[in-house]
Amino acid sequence: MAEKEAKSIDQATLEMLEKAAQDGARVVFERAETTRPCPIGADGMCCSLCAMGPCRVQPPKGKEETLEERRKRVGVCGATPETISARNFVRKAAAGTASHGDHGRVMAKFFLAVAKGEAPGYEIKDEQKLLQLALDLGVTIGDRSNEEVAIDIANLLVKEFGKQEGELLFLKRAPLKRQELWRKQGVAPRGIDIEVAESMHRTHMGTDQDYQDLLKNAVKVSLADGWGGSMIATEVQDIIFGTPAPLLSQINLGVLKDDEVNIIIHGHEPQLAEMMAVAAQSPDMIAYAKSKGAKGINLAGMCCTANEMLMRHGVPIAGNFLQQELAIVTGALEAMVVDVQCIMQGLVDTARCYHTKVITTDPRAKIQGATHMEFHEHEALESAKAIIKMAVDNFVNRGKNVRIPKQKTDMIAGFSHETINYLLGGLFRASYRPLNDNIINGRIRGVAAVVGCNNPRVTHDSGNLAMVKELIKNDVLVLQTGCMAMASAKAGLMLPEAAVQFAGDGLASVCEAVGIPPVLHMGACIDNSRILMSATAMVKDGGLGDDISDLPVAAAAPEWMSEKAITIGQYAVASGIFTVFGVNWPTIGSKEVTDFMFKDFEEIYGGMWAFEPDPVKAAHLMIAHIDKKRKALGIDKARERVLYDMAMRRELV
Ligand code: NFS
Repeated sequence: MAEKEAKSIDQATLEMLEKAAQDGARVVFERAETTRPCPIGADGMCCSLCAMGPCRVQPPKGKEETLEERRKRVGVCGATPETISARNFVRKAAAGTASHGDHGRVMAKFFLAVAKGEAPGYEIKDEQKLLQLALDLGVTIGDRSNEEVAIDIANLLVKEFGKQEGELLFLKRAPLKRQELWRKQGVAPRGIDIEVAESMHRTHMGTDQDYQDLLKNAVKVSLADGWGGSMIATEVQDIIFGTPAPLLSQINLGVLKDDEVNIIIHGHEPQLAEMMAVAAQSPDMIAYAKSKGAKGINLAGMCCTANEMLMRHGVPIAGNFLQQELAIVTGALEAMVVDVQCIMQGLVDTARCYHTKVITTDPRAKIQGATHMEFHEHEALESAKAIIKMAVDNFVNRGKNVRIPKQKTDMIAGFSHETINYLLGGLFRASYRPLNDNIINGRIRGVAAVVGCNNPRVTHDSGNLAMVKELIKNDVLVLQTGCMAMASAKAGLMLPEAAVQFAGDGLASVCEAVGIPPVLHMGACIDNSRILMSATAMVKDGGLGDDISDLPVAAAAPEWMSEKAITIGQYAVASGIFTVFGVNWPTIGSKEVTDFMFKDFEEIYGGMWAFEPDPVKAAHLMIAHIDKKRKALGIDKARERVLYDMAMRRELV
């Protein structure tokens, strides 16, 4: 049992692990035990970029390495540990930008198709956001129709990917000082694709071999994600599908139903999922499900597609990254419908033990052994209905070996950057002023973004929970996205009452006054761009310095695993935010590279990296950074006074 508990702190997950073992189904937790990580690769010291290797560079023998010893610790081409480490890091950052960028590109083209009326069933839902974006990008509005304006915007956004010169349009949204810094450092990205391509070239054998220059490229290619690909995806999705606003939903495997057709949508790009939501509610599909003996059709989400569906429609979430195979283990899942990213190939193997159909839908992501039913946006409703029909047909194959865990937790989600604006300032004077004021007066100590994945190398969900609880206890407002948001939601932290139960007095008093939870769900991982916008809004509202690096804010990914997480962390750092990662650190094999990113980056970018596997210690690194910024802003005394007042108040009771 002790060993089981170490795998997860989530009861539903533990219960399904037990069932998987009984059923002989293999899942990620077990594979992580049998496949140990390569220690040299984990430290970033394996270079597999050419066929003279792979070269595995051993760590130094002792603390005082002689020049002779050091000269031997190189690859066949002579590449030093610094070069190998930095090159590997740049490639990870480029892969993250490529993934989010490809998502953003698909969305930009989809936006163009919607605006031209070539994607029936979709429309422009958020006119206000469309017009705001037109103003931001200098697109004429006049008396033109929304569609005409949208076509111009979409064309501009599509061009951002292939642009060869100049700089990304959204960089202009950042505080002026930050923009100047990026230009001075030569890290302002030109286009999204060119930065990815150049990163691949620079890291090819025998090209860029100066670790500082390579890391500069890591910064540049990551900025092309945060202020490029990801931001484009978020903006466009909000315009087409609606900007999220707070709503109530539920999370965990208990959202599956024993008398309905269960379908999970898993992946990242929401256009199919949006149409699945419409199709699942259509009378003909419901009637069809009833004809097969089911009471209805139950749609749930997994990973970031889940976040997208949750934020806009309140579709419940079945679980986060490490729970994907466990949804199949319930024996109650008719179809696992996937699009792109974070989809484990193991799903197909797990499904062998049950009746679940794994259905791939995207031409870029096929899996051997899965059923491929390509989704076409020009006949979206038909595509979605065909998939749902296949799931309904599979209902009759559901066996008797069904166990759905009871766990499901209520949650409030839907905190877009715009919503926070309205909630804090009211509809007619939307602003971040109240947030800034409460930071200045010390009720809120600072703001932390806790984001990223699950990783079976650490106890599932535990790093997130320990960190988030420590932060809110210390009056730090927490913003979340991705699979970490789900971990908090499962534990009930995304309910307003969590403020009284878990937050410090100062933060709790603000949450109670506004009616928000102490932990705000801001969406999928691409929506970390919302966090950049929120940070910028805080700067622009005044009183907290004139750059993001002046703000009392910090970020973390306590259970990260994906290359996308590296990219997100790197653009946060390059935007001026102190960022702590847990699990492991991919450049740890080179002290020079690691020191440069952990220390020198602060001098250059105002933000820097840190690595701390203990989530509570990591939370305190973040709090210390927040306090350092409060002191620099001269608002540290205000907080002392507030604390004194509260202590006095307690004495009176
Ligand atoms: Ni983010 Fe979303 Fe989850 Fe990690 Fe994967 S789903 S894009 S990469 S695992 S948080």
